[in-house]
Amino acid sequence: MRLALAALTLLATPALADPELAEGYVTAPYAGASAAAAYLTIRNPDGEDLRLTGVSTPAAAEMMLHETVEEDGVVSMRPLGEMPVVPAGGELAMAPGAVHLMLTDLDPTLEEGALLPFLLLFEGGATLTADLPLDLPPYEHGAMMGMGE
Ligand SMILES: [Cu+2]
Repeated sequence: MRLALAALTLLATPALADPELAEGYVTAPYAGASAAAAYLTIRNPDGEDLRLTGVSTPAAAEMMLHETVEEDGVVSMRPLGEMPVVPAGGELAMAPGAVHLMLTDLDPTLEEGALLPFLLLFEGGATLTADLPLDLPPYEHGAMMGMGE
């Protein structure tokens, strides 16, 4: 009897959505800057849209969702108006020049290749944890290659 009850309880529990991380990385701040950006591609294999409700990392003092916009030829960033949705059966792809996570006051002791833990929360209670590698910004890579000439 006890067993049967337990099985019924399991069946009655709605299945949690199951978002997956396809890829993700953090770009270290440019020289003289204090803000870093993180880009994640999140997949939603489920049949319903899944809204992101929160993001956090212990590696930065603050983290916000930003979008890059161009108005009258001027490119700027602004906080995202509402939390993005990962479409059913699709993905939310953050990228330079589009939606990204802005990290303020990144821990300055972190070195290239360090793994930064991220926690993402979704509507309905699903969560996703990810360790994202810290990359040098593209400009710094170029500067390093040009050194020693
Ligand atoms: Cu930004």
